[in-house]
Amino acid sequence: MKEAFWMIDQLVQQGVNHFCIAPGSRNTPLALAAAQYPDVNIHVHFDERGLGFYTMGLAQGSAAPAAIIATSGTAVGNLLPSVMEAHHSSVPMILLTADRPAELRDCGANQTTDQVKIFQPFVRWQADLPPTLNEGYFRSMMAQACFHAQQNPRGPVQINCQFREPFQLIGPSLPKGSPIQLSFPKLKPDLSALKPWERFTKGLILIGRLDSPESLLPILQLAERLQWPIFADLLTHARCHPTHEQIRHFDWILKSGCELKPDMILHFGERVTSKKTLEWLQELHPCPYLHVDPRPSLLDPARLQTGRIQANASEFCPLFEAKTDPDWLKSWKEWDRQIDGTVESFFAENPRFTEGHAMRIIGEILPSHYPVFLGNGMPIRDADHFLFPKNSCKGFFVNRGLTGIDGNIATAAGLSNGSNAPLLAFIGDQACLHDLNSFALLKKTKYPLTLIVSNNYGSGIFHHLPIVKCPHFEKYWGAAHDWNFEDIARMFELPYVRTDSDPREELSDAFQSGKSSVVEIITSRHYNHQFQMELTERCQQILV
Ligand SMILES: Cc1ncc(C[n+]2csc(CCOP(=O)(O)OP(=O)(O)O)c2C)c(N)n1
Repeated sequence: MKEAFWMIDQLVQQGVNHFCIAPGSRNTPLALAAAQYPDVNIHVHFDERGLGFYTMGLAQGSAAPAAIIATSGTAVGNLLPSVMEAHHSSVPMILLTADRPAELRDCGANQTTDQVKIFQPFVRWQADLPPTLNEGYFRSMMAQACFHAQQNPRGPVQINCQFREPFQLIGPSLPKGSPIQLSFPKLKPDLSALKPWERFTKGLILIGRLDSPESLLPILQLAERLQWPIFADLLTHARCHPTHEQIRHFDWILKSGCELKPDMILHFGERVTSKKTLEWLQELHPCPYLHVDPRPSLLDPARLQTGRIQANASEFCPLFEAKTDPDWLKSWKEWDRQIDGTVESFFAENPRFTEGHAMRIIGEILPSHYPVFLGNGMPIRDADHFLFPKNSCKGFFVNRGLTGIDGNIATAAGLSNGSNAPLLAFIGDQACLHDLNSFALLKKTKYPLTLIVSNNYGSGIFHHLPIVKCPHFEKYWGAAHDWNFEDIARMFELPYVRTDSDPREELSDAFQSGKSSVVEIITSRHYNHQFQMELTERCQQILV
């Protein structure tokens, strides 16, 4: 069908290089059209829910929009979790959802529902395309889709496509028309608003996940120029570029009761993972607090910011002037040094294996060309606390937009294929159970993906909440089970190994095997909680 060819051709010419297809009938014209392009990557998976997360991973890994082609009905509904995540994580995703034409709507036709605008609050743009019209129309709609997916903030777009049977195949010659380009001049941000912020001396630079990895370097350079300490979230990738101004253990320093106080917070990017930092910022309020980010949306759940500048870090940082106090950074570095010693000796005295031990080992042996994907729940938090790569690294990724424990394996698989790199994923047992279908995707990654299933037989994260004291905790929050993942790995023909202690050897073997594999590590969520409580107490003794 020529309409489907015009659509796919326009997307390909605009740089969409990954098409994910979930088998179906109504989406046949789009699947056939995509299959005509030998140079694009086609990915096929039976589960639209997982495939949606996989597409998100591809888009993140390849730093370009990725497309998904789904059939009508509940197939479309299954994309909702990943569309929500992509919306909140600003990931460009092109959703091509097949539908029946107008004459088959609202009349009991098979697999037909109201799927127009089904993702309404979560898409940057949406359209319901008629079965036929001229070439210019279909091309311009695709050009608009790509344009809106990549505006600020990036995000998903839905093109609902009505197809009328029969789905005629057209000949092998591809309609290679000239692509339609849409672009609008960029507005220059108004930086005159900087002046009131330049009188501070004891600034603290807070960095959450950034709109793009290129934003990190100017921030690191600004911190060096001002000699201001940096609290950088794991997702900023700052740990791949360790600089003197970075305060490694800021979370433990704050937990220790340290009384150093900044006279200004300069925040780039999203909120940070560290809950303690968020509490500390509330305690500091109304400390002058400037948030710099190119996205127009508000990123301030606690309403602490006293100023907002919409700008890229690369535009803002070279222009920002402030004062420097030579002792300010020194004091933070001294705290960091002390906490580092405390953490080191605490681990040495407590060798019983925890997720924290696993993170430290990963930091030691992670090959420099591996990105790391972390599951929500405790893995992202344990990594934020304890994963400091010895070698240079390719960065850390998490579905942090909505912090779901769904689709984590699928996103990791997409990320590996999108970034053309082997990958280490560290995911809790509940998140793995949620995404068992996506074990099938591990089999298909181009590069080996090592999946660590951190099995503490339930939900570890809830042990860190006050609800842990409730007598019903284990039943309703702990969600205890006694399953292991060996049989599921066997079902998908993935090499599998299990350990309840130092997994160094198992991981080194997995990295060297050249194949995707599953390493199950057995831990105790009760002990992990106790370990972290005792480490907090130990840090608090520094002040005494
Ligand atoms: C789709 C979804 N359902 C429920 C939750 C709430 N939730 C957050 S973490 C978590 C448990 C995580 O357990 P696991 O993956 O085993 O990691 P652990 O914390 O034990 O290390 C749950 C249920 C969520 N974030 N997303």
